[in-house]
Amino acid sequence: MFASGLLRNAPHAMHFHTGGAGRCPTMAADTNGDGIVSTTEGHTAYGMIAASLTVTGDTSPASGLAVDRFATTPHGYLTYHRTVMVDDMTAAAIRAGNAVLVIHGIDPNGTGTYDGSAPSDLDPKLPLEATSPAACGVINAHHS
Ligand SMILES: [Cu+2]
Repeated sequence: MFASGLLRNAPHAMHFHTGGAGRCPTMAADTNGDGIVSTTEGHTAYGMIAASLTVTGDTSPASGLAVDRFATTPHGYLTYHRTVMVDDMTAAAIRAGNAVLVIHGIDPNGTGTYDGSAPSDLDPKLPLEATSPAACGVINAHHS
């Protein structure tokens, strides 16, 4: 997986999400009107965390916010290669086109770090910027 335009030197949580509508949210999902589609606001579109694409260790949903084990990038772009074992339900969702890759971590105020007064909808100890979706793509299991 390759992604670009990411905030530099900050961890980007990445997950397979399943059990939603198998699509990426539009700005219409921004129900609180703060200009950011938060992770929770995207759940209807992409569902819940099914696997955590960490760089080391556990890849289960339990590692969803293991920010010390997600990729960072000094350049703003990253390539992710890892063989990840998923459970049968997740594998079935991938085959059915219901799995969505979400990369989290945004910097809409342009400060170069995750900050701002708004707390994350997932963990109030983190800023909203740290966990909000930055990029999203429906997984095409038939692509080679
Ligand atoms: Cu996620």
